[in-house]
Amino acid sequence: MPPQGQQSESWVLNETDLNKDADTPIVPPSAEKRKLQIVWRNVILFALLHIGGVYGAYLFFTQAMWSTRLFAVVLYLCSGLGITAGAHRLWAHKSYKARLPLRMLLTLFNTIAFQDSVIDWARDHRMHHKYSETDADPHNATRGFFFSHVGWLLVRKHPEIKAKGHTIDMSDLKSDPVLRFQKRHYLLLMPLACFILPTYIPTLWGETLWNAYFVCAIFRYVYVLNVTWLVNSAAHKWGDKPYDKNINPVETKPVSLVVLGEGFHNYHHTFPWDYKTAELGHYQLNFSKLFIDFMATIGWAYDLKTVSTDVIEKRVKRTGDGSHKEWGQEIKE
Ligand code: ST9
Ligand code: ZN
Repeated sequence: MPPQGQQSESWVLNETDLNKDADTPIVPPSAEKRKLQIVWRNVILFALLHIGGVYGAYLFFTQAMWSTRLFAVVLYLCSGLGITAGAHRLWAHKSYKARLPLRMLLTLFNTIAFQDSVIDWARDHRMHHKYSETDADPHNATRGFFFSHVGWLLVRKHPEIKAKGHTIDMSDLKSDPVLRFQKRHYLLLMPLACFILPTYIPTLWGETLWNAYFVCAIFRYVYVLNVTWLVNSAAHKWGDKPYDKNINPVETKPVSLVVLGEGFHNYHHTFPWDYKTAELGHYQLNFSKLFIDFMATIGWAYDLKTVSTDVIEKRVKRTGDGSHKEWGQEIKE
């Protein structure tokens, strides 16, 4: 169960779902047609970015030095953790607590990822959980794969997002000086962390600026963006629903592999306060859990929240689709 004190916060959600009536499946709301206000600046920038990303991938596989390739992978893992262990599990969901050095490290990692400041990312993500699959969900998956993947970043937000936005309490994150610093200086810190340093550092071992820019900055950035977006698109579409068949998010191992353990999305939307974002160990597919566990052993992470087996079992039997390995069979019988 979520700890006391979290229960009353509306965005923590889904503890109320524990009382859902399993016999009355909720029909997922589908979006009404809407005239989209395209932001052409974003369309052009994202198109150019993706062309550069494909070219960077080509250089990664054919021309870059081995140390540059390794550096790009390290940047992928670090910036990925800045999203998974940082913006998502620590800040949006408060599924564990972190001491100052870890908060600083994760803020740095998060800035390398350039997915906007943690405060803005977490605000959208809290909306996504609270108003899942409605117009107040920034990447409402009922608008289709493309919209939930990237389309939502190419158009003005639905008025419902701005109207309902005030129900999201962000005071916890706004009171963190590290996050305030990141947001205040984002336009200076982000270009440095995401583009300039990843381009400069490989030149120290003799890589060309050209290769370093396209491989470590552009390709690595486009790759991390797209695997992140897969959680909003593919993980709301193709897979099993062992924990709650009434919601769209699904379990998807292939996605989990590339998103450092964030593809167990049916579990995550059912129990969003669990720092693992998955039921079982899944260590091989849950690099972010490994990282948080390691940080806990050195005392930088603490108060890791999780869900008891008993609660999971009851929920699987009440609202699961029968695909759960251990208890799913009982539902089918
Ligand atoms: C990016 C983010 O890519 C990706 C997030 C993915 C999330 C995934 C989650 C899945 C789970 C985790 C899995 C992680 C896996 C990671 C794996 C790693 C290996 N509440 O936005 P504006 C109000 S970013 C309340 O301009 P427009 C507010 O007053 C990529 N209020 O709206 C706001 O003013 P302010 C890089 C809200 O004009 C005002 O509206 N970034 C909320 O409609 C205006 O806000 C980009 O490319 C809210 N939620 O424009 C930038 N939202 O902010 C792209 C808004 O001052 N974005 N308000 O308070 C934009 O250009 C624009 O936002 C826009 C909409 C064009 C999309
Ligand atoms: Zn979440």
